[in-house]
This record gives sequence, C-alpha cells and structure tokens, in this order.
Amino acid sequence: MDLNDALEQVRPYLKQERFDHTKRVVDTAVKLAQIYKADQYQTEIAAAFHDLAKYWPKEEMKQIIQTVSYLPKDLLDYHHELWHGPAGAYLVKQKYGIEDQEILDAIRYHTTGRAHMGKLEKIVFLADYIEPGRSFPGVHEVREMAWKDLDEACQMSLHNTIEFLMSKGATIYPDTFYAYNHFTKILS
Ligand code: DGI
Ligand code: FE
Ligand code: FE
Ligand code: FE
Repeated sequence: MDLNDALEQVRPYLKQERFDHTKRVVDTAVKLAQIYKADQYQTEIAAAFHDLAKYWPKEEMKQIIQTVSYLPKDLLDYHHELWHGPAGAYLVKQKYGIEDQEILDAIRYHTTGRAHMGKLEKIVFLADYIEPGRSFPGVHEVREMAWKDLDEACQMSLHNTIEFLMSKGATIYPDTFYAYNHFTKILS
C-alpha cells in the first residue's frame, strides 16, 4: 500500500471537498515530517486515511464503538463528530490490514488529541488543523509556529479549539483537555 493506493481507497468514501482536504493534509503532514524527522511513509498513510470514516453511517460507527473492546464507550456520550477518528482507525485495520500502531493512533486521535501523543499523532493532528484550506480564527499564528515548535503549535491549536467549542456552549471531550494540559505543562 503506497500513498496513491491509500488515496484511491479513501476517495469513494469522501465528498470531493473532503478528498481535497485529505490531500492537503497529506502534503502538510509530509512537510512537518521532514522538519521533525518522522517517517514519510507512516505520515502519508496516516494522513491519507485520517478522515476515512468522516461520512460513515452514524449507526455503524456507534456499533463499532460499542463492540470494539479497546474503544472507550464514553465517546458515545459526546458529539458524533468525535467518532470518525476511532471508527476510522478500526476500519483501516480491518479493511486494509494496517497493523502499525503509530499509524492507527494518529488516525484514532486526530480530532481530540490526547496527552502524551507520539510524533506521528502530533503531525497528523496539526496538519489537519493548519492545512492551507483552513480558515479558523488564529490559524495563521499556529501555521507559523508549526515550522518552529511542534508542541507549541499543538498547544495553540488545542487552545483555539477549546475556546471555540466553549464559545458555542459545546461539550469538550476529556482527551482534548488532557492534550491541552499536557502541552501546557511541558511548555511552561
Ligand atoms: O474531520 P475534520 O473536519 O477534518 O477535522 P476534525 O477531525 O479535527 O474535526 C474537528 C471538529 O470536531 C471541529 O468542528 C470541532 C469538533 N469537536 C467536537 N467536539 C470536540 C471537537 N474537537 C475536539 N478537539 N474536541 C472535542 O471535544
Ligand atoms: Fe477528521
Ligand atoms: Fe483536527
Ligand atoms: Fe481532517
């Protein structure tokens, strides 16, 4: 499975705009991988598949989370937007036989983040946030930081996301807070 194989596998599951986003995440993640010396192949595969389950039927994702023993059941108490990472990681393993835990974790945690993320997880998490198609408030500053300090850029993106969710009165999944606290502690 190379990058083009992976992109061709995900393409039918995504709308055109989401597929274009995926390709920009791949490009952005590969640039980050070069700077921070992560493996290019793992980066390409994780980024290509990160949103595989973005449009998966909600009921099927719910069933995956309910039945797969290692997936936390409390995800079901939060917004369904948080299900596509964990469900996607499971599907990538089942459908394509990808067993590389670093790739699977980068897909699984790409939306929420978590404390103690590995390098590949951080790269996919950040690339998803800063890819050139994104226009979140504050994304410009995060993009500039991304080339200087991976942890600080992740901390900034988590800060912005938490602020955004709170401003909407939305709930925030605990892993997002754990990720934010982790980066904030190691940077202080
Ligand atoms: O799938 P993408 O749109 O490319 O991006 P994503 O997987 O990072 O999804 C981000 C969306 O998830 C964003 O609109 C905010 C929403 N969201 C809802 N609850 C939470 C959350 N994001 C985080 N990090 N934590 C939450 O608890
Ligand atoms: Fe996503
Ligand atoms: Fe994200
Ligand atoms: Fe994405």
